[in-house]
Amino acid sequence: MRWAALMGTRAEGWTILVRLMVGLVVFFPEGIQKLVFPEILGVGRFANIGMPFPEVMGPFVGTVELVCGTLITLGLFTRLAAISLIVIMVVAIVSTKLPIWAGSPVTASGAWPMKRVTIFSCCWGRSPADRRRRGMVSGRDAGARTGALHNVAGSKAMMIDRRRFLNYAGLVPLIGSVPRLVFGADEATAEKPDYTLRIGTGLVELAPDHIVSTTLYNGQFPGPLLRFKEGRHVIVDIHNDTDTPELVHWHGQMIPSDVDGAAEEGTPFVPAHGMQRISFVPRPSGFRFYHTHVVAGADVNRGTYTGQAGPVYIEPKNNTGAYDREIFLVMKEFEPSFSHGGDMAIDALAGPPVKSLQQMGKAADEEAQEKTKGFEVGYELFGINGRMLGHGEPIRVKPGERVLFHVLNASATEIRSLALPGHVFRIVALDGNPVPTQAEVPVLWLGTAERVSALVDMKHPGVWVMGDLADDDRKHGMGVVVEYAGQKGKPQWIKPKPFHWDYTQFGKANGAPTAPDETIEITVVKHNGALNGFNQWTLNGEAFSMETRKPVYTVHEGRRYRLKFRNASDDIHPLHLHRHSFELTRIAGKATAGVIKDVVMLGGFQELEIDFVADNPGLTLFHCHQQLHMDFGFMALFQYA
Ligand SMILES: [Cu+2]
Repeated sequence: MRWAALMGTRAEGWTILVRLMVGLVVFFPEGIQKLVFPEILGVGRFANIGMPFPEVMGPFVGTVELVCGTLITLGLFTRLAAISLIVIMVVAIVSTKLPIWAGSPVTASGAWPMKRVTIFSCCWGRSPADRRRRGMVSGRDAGARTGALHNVAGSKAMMIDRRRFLNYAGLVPLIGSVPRLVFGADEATAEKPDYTLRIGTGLVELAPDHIVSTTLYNGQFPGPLLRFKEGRHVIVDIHNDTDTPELVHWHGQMIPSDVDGAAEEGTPFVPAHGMQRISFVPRPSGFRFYHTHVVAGADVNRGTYTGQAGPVYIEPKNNTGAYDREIFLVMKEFEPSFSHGGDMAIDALAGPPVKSLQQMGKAADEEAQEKTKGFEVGYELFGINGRMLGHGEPIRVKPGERVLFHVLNASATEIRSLALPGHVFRIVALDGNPVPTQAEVPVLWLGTAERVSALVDMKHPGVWVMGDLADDDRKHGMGVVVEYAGQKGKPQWIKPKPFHWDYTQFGKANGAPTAPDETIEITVVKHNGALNGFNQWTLNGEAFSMETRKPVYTVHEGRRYRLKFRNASDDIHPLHLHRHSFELTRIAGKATAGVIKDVVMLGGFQELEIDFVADNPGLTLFHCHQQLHMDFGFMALFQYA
């Protein structure tokens, strides 16, 4: 070999670029890191992975990388420098990466998984399996325990960096510890999550000939029942295997805005094909749930139209309750589509309409440019716990048994009802909160996202259909069979007498609510077809805008606020306040106290009042839980002063 060839190689164009990438971008910083951060990247790391003589090898390898990286960058002795670096890489692969590929646990270094991902993506491209794996290993990166939220690829900047980095992976094979500097990955050992949720497309077998594809949690509908203990800190890893960012909202819990799961409050999205680790202290106890909180707009494959919903039960510190069995029922429709021409008015709620609100509604209809009402959503298939009536396992009971039903309406848009012929429901909790008066009712009415916990004494043997009052919906699956031991035959349905749902019957007997510090009045108006054929909703004349984050109301910590809603439309609105519970204080003209909820149905052309104490600082979202309403204006924010 001639001396000239050792001194330098002729370089032009791409060669110089490759030198810069290999020398300046990869090995020069790699060497510097080992020398500057010996505990985590040099000696300490070598010791962790079992390298012999780490105290010598650390600085030695660092120096070689630094010197050879510099030489390659300058184009001096490039072949000699390359040989040294190739030796280092081969040793690194044999000593650390092969065991990882073979499946042994990752050794105390957050960067290894990242590198593994890089190599996978550069060798095999972005196969679905690769995506899954990438999500999984990012989870290990998210090891730290500090703070409430670890969003591995969460902030936009971080996500872009990571994407860009992966794109460059093909140019720079076997890249070194660059991600560590770029992403500041934490070195803490990964703590095991209490629960892992995977968002992805899956199938729901509603019946053998009705298998639908939708987005699910952990491939099932409903999502897994998550049991938390009140006040005991939990960690949940959320992996998003879909192509679009997602949000998981912890409905009914008083937790910080950055983990609550609402973009309007500032919760970061779970990036597409990324993961997010969150931790919070669950409260209050009772029946809650989790669901997606993304805007669906005109897309019936997004938001709560999908199968992204699952029950949460937060065990109270001191347990209660005399019952033999606890059964969770999640009511949900599938195969949504838009249709013209308004919704059927549902005669669900007690109380008369208010004349002035009817007039206001009429005036809005006359003002509307579109004379027909906007799109509504209809569904093909219905089910309880993801099974159409008659296709799941029946609920098998024994005479004399006392069953506690926890019923959740996980619909995107519908008000649901439920009756069990020959039986009554004794309401013990609404939205997971014990009620002052445990009234007995023949029918349950649940607005979107509402929960009812009710005891049923099994004392009417037979085979029954527990189902929705709407014949059509029940025939398309909205029900479940209740079968007494030893009873046979076709499940029987008996239509109950008309029954109006009145929240006040569960309130304190002679309850007068505490006086509020301030009252905020909000009037709801529907503007027919105002947004490309969709109805627009305004609160005191203003539709919510994500750009301006308005309307917004300012509250002061510790003060009690009364929200007075006036509904100038014929629709029922399941009103929901995030991160706080509220007390019902007046429903359709009737005063009440003691019923604590997080969703309440506002009847067509009716008024209601709810009180909440501003006791959980942070941006707080309020909205109608009807997906079509919330997406088209029916939202507001509360900010703490
Ligand atoms: Cu609504």
